[in-house]
Amino acid sequence: MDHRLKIGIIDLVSKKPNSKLFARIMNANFASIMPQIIGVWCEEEGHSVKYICYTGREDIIKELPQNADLIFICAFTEAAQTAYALSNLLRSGGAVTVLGGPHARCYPEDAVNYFDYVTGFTDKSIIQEILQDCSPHNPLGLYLTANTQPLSLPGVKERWKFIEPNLKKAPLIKLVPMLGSLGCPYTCSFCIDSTVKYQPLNFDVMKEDLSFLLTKFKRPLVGWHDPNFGVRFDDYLDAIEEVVPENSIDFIAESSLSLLSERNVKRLKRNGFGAMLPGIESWYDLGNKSKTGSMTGMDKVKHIAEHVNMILRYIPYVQTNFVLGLDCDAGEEPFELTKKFVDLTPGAFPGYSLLSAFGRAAPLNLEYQRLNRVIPFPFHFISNNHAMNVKPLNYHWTEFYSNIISLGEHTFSWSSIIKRLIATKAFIPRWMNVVRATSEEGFGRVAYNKQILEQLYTNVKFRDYFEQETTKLPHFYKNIIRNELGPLWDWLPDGAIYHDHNAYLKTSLEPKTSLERIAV
Ligand code: B12
Ligand code: SF4
Repeated sequence: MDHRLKIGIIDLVSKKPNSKLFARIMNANFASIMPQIIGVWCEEEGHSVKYICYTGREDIIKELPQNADLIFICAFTEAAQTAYALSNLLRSGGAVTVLGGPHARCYPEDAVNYFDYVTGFTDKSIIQEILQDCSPHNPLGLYLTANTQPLSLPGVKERWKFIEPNLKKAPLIKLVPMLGSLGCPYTCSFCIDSTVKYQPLNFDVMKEDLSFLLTKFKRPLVGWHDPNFGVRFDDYLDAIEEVVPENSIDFIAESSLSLLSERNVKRLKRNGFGAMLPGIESWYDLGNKSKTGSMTGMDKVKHIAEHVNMILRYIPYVQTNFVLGLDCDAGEEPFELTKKFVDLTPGAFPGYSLLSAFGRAAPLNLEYQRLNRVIPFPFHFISNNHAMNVKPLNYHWTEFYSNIISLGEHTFSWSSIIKRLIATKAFIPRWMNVVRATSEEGFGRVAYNKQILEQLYTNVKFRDYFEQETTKLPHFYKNIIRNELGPLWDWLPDGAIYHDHNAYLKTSLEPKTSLERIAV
């Protein structure tokens, strides 16, 4: 008997059809690494693989692998409802389905209702278990997780057959995703990696991959997916310098400000680092990762502005990340300080996230659940931007939304956009900033937040939902999900727009490494 399985792998980079300019330029560049790795592992086990990266431009239903035995889906929480509908559709055709990725790590107790398998930390042995078992598990799927992150992972060379078609979909910028480390030594309480040990991956694989890329492109562009790039800075850069001739690959990385001293930034520049995304998060907390210690308020703004402007002298594209609504913030001041920072660093692009409790991502979420501060917004909106699912400690909702709108209007005013344009020297970063500011992320989000504020003022039921007086989902949200899911809406299982927002607190979910049902 032929044991070769037909396997489909779907990476949901987008949760909905999207042909906006930024999505067209960038979505294919946001492909995840793990779905490609799973493709490599499945082929190593002798199975055939069809890999799809859904960027929002494809017709997802038409592209679904036909007659597949087993389908892996990778989803962020914002794509959970899309993934649940797809799983239902695929299971109705006889396929066995597996969910992995950020949503599976954060909300396994919900996802087992809609998939045959749900995986947390995933190494090759977990995949081998699934391939051997490959059978439907109803009504509850099996939750499998390794005890730690994998110790080694296949590199770019082995993933190339999955990377190449994605890059063909990317018209302007072609970003190759790489990973040099997992976990993080810092412990930012809201972060999924606050409890995951830092672990570098094998530098030899990385060096081989960089050499390989130099045979594929005249000047490759690499995006590091490391949660915090450059923790072992010198080891990392030594390895890059060993195989990459000076300034012949462009790199993009997320790194904490504490690692970005002038000495390190100069070395990054020499090595072609063209974009860095440091996290500032707050003016009143998390000073350790920006090396500002106990400094707060305006002192911290000035200090970090100087630091970021120093980085901008060497690196053309800097995105500074903030979390809005943290418990340490109160009143208008944090927002006014961020506006001041935007003025002081005209060349940096600020990325704003709303404080979000992604299920069991961080132990801090247990605290929010214990204090009944988590609001059951459907997953579709838990994206860091479309809903803040933690009730703010020090703000009324209308006050909070007025402040984020005012910050958005300041950041994405034409005057700030033009100042950013002038302060950004390189061609692509310069125009990328304009596209981001005038599309969904800038103008779009300000308009969306205005709709929320308007609803908060005028719609009692809407406000009651935010105030936890009711759990009945306002039509506003249901309509968005229905519109954005399109034909997949009909495949969304009953009840799948709701989830238990306190599941982490309630369940005694013990992850299994062998195939056992979980007790929920
Ligand atoms: C790199 C990164 C990005 C990159 C690349 C994204 C990508 N497609 O991979 C960029 C900058 C594009 C990005 C964007 C976003 N991100 Co991001 N990102 C990360 C980051 C820093 C690292 C993730 C990573 O690759 N780790 C390395 C891999 C190997 O480890 P891992 O993710 O833990 O995966 C393990 C398992 O989950 C499993 N696994 C992973 N994928 C799959 C797939 C399958 C099929 C299977 C079976 C298993 C499996 O195996 C791995 C090994 O154990 C994390 C934060 C963090 N510290 O983890 C946030 C994080 C994943 N991002 C997050 C968010 C919210 C976003 C955005 C929605 C933000 C926004 N509003 O724009 C977008 C969504 C983009 C998209 N749809 O693709 C959240 C996700 C929370 C959630 N539950 O949804 C995280 C956790 C950060 C946070 N806020 O806490 N991100
Ligand atoms: S430095 Fe970044 S990756 Fe590390 S714990 Fe803090 S937020 Fe997470």
